[in-house]
Amino acid sequence: MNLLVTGGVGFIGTNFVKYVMSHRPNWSVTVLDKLTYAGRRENLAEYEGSSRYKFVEGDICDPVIVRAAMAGCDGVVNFAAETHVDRSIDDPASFVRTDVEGVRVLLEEFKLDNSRKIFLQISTDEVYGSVETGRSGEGDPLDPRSPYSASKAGGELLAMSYFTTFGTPVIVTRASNNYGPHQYPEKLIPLFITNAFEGERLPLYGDGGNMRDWLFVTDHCSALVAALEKGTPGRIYNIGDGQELTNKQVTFAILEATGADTSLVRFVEDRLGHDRRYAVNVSRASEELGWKPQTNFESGIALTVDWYRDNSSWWQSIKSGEFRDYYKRMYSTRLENSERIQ
Ligand code: NAD
Ligand code: TDX
Repeated sequence: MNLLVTGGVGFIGTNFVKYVMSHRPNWSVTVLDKLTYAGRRENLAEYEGSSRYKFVEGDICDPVIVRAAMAGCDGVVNFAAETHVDRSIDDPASFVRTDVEGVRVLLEEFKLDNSRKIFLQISTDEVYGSVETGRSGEGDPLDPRSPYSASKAGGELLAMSYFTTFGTPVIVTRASNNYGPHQYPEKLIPLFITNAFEGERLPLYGDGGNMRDWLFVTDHCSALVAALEKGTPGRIYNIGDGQELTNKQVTFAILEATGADTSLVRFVEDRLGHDRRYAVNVSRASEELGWKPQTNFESGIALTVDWYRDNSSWWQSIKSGEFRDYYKRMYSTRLENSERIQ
């Protein structure tokens, strides 16, 4: 396949392109990325100059750039998005723009060429909303509760409407929380790992009891390749690992793996509208795509901590830039009013 991978130098995009370059030697990749605060071209510097890799800087909302980048591609994997729930509370407009309108621009260009094979829209388990008990199945109603998840729901609904209306070969995947190398340190796991290395406090929202289903990023990537190769257009696939942990349990795993002290943990004011739990049923991906995750949380978190230990210049350069203002805005009052763990 000749893939257009949008958002390809963000966290999951980077891991996906690396996975494809090493596991699918006959495939080529064009990355289209706007290089927002979350995108880093140097993540894929090792492929610059390869005949199988091309990088295009640009916005998925720009039809001219999208046309040029998509030329010659028979598949699209759309990772490009604004992705951080906390930032969506501060600035919903950028989320609606990229996560909904950007998807429309990509779909419009895609449908001009009937020979194109697959449009894979990367969505999230957050579209189901908070799930207090049981596991969400692909047919369950959507109940997105943050501007981020509402925008992602809009993007995937639009994509599926192109399948129904125009016959565009769209597949949607809804993954649970990813972790692993190259994740921007605004998200829970890389924030806490890097804060632990720096002896900074670890700000746990609320009572630390919110639950997420943690999926090692390489397992997500193998599921996406399986969806491209074996998925049925018009289908939605949940992707998750069933490794449910409270944020407090994740925090203690990080303290153990980094050797940092419990005294760094602080309970801080909760996120607005904070979803208590996400959990997905992945039997469809397992049965129809023959996919199974391979990495348990214990080994995944050890690999992740090692990566951040070995790549301190990567995250230190991020933390010394735009991130500083963001961190101050988001956490300084919270940390002033925080409580230590008993
Ligand atoms: P990320 O924030 O690390 O990366 C997003 C990338 O998209 C960046 O490289 C950024 O520069 C690029 N981008 C943003 N706006 C753009 C635009 N208008 N045009 C072109 N490029 C643009 O995000 P991530 O964690 O890698 O997430 C990738 C995708 O996976 C997103 O669609 C997200 O909703 C979805 N997802 C993420 C998770 C997770 O746990 N991280 C879980 C499920 C689904
Ligand atoms: O400082 C923090 N303290 C804290 O307690 C941060 C950043 C997070 N949290 C909590 C909030 C969540 O319960 O940790 C949990 C995970 O938070 P995030 O890493 O921000 O992820 P989440 O909000 O669950 O969303 C992520 O997973 C689904 C990604 O950001 C989304 O892009 C993806 O769709």
